[in-house]
Amino acid sequence: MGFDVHHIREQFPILKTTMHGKPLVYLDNGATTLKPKAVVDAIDHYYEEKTSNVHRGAYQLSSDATDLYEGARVKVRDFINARTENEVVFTKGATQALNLVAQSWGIHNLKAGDEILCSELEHHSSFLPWQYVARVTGATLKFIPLTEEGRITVENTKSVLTENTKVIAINYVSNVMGYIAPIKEIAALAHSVGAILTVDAAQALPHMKVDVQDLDCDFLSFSAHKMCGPTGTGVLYGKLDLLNVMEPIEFGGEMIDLVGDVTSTWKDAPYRFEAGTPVIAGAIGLGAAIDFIETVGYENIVAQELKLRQHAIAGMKEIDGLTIFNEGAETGIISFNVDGVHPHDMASIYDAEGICVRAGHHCAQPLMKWLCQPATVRASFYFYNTMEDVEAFLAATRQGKEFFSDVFF
Ligand code: C6P
Repeated sequence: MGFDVHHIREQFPILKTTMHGKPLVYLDNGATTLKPKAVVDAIDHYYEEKTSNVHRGAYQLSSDATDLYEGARVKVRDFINARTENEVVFTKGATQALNLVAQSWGIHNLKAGDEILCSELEHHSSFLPWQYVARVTGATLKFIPLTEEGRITVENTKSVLTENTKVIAINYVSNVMGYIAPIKEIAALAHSVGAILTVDAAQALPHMKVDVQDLDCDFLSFSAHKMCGPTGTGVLYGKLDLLNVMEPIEFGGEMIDLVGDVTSTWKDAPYRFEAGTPVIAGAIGLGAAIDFIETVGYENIVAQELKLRQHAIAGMKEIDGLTIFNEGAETGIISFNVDGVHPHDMASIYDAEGICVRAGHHCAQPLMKWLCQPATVRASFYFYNTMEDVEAFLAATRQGKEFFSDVFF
């Protein structure tokens, strides 16, 4: 069957709810996506019928839970085309995964004189871990200059790459601009000087096929909740030869090999990085989210997002005094401001109409500085949004524009 948005929407119970008496128009998918019933059911199934801890119990129930948890790891392996499931570390989210690389690989491998390349396009979760590593190791943090449009390119990466570059830490898709970075080419550049590439793919996995072997990145992080999965769950992919020589950053149950009075030894990856009871229900939910996304199909996801985005941009261009910051983006994000109106004021207008958008700095303050804006409004579409959602968004935008021009001018 072809893509039928109404059939898709039936699988998201929250879309039947209302907000301020209006149908819910959810355009904050960059922050988190809605959850289909299949994901909620998979989590319920674990809690209602398989609750037990994993890797520990010598009884059938625990063995069943372990199969579900490890089965999810295999699903992630296939989904991102990792060489082995041992390259898949479950974390509590992209933020924890990105910090794990910086705290474990970064702190132990960098010294004064080494250079880390980052960019002003980064989410704080991609940037701050390396800012901290630079501070404590004495390494230098450098920005890849952005193009006029605000993109990371191969050329501008080359312009700051040196023999001292040891890490490139960048996003695959920007959470404010929605641009896709040329990760495969930048991985080759990094490796040409012996550096590693760690990729923040939190906004990539929801929208596009990611093949870690094809990209040849060294690390890649993402969150389940941005791709129809549960909150509190994420993944760090890492090349196995790197993961297996990295020190854990958390210590506790199940990550050990042998514990002595003075020193102890660790399990191989991924378990050395999963101290304590892991994110069992979350991983199972992520597995169900992967099944769901594969059933919908990335080609349909992208086509629907871009159709909506195009329609929204065309409508927005008919409204005077509106600045769009990322007209050429390849994913369903639109960042904009209405001249003279604070983004939070616009967000209240949308909210009154049942429309959810994000307003603020989007955890990307260096980018706000680059854009010379304290904040922006961000509407982010996903495949369950409709043309009616776009129309409601455009009507509220016009209404906000008129309301605030009457108030202030
Ligand atoms: N961005 C947004 O509204 P967590 O919070 O760990 O699941 O993901 C962090 C993160 C990392 N990188 C990028 C590119 C992101 O967009 C995010 C989360 C949300 O844009 C919440 S701040």
